[in-house]
Amino acid sequence: MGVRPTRVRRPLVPPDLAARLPPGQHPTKRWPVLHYGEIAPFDPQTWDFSVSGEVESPLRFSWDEFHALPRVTISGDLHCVTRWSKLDNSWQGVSAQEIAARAGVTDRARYLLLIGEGGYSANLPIAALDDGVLLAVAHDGEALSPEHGAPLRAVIPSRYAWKSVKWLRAITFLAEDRPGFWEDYGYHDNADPWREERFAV
Ligand SMILES: Nc1nc2c(c(=O)[nH]1)N[C@H]1C(S)=C(S)[C@@H](COP(=O)(O)O)O[C@H]1N2
Ligand SMILES: [Mo]
Repeated sequence: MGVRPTRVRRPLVPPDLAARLPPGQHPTKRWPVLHYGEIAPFDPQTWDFSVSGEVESPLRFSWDEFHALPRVTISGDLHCVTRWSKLDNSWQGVSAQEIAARAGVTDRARYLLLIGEGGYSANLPIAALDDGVLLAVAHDGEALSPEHGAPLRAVIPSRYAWKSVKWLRAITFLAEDRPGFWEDYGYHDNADPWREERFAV
């Protein structure tokens, strides 16, 4: 009997990447553009960002005012529910916690709704702020491009990417949960990719 040659089984995804991929996801090198509807135009003269709902002081920022807020950099993967994951991103922007602190979120606030241009929205429990919610103006050191949400998008690495609202214009803090755009169509309210919370049961 001859020695049987060892068959080298090449994993589909390198093991170092596999550990960072939630179940059912595959990595993509290029950055897909995915959204419902049109790319929103940006006019720095008329653009504003508002914070409302369960807060002591509702806020409104012009683009210049928002631009002057303190920035942080986070790294965060983007996991789309259609199964691609874009790993190794660095994002620069304003922490949602910074905004929440400035507005003085009340004890009644238990959820928040991120609202984009044209009415696209996504909801989160207030505890998601501790996992990292960034209001991003740049990706890998470069200002966001229009198709990726310029001038401002949410980035929430702990949730499926549909919660990462592009062309973000407002945050409302809520006492009661309110479904966003896809949650209203039967997608999961919490959307944790590590638990494969894709659809509502
Ligand atoms: N305003 C807005 N934001 C959106 C969407 C959308 O339709 N409208 N789609 C979401 C979905 S499903 C995904 S996967 C990501 C994709 O972000 P990208 O186009 O930068 O890759 O944007 C999210 N943010
Ligand atoms: Mo998505």
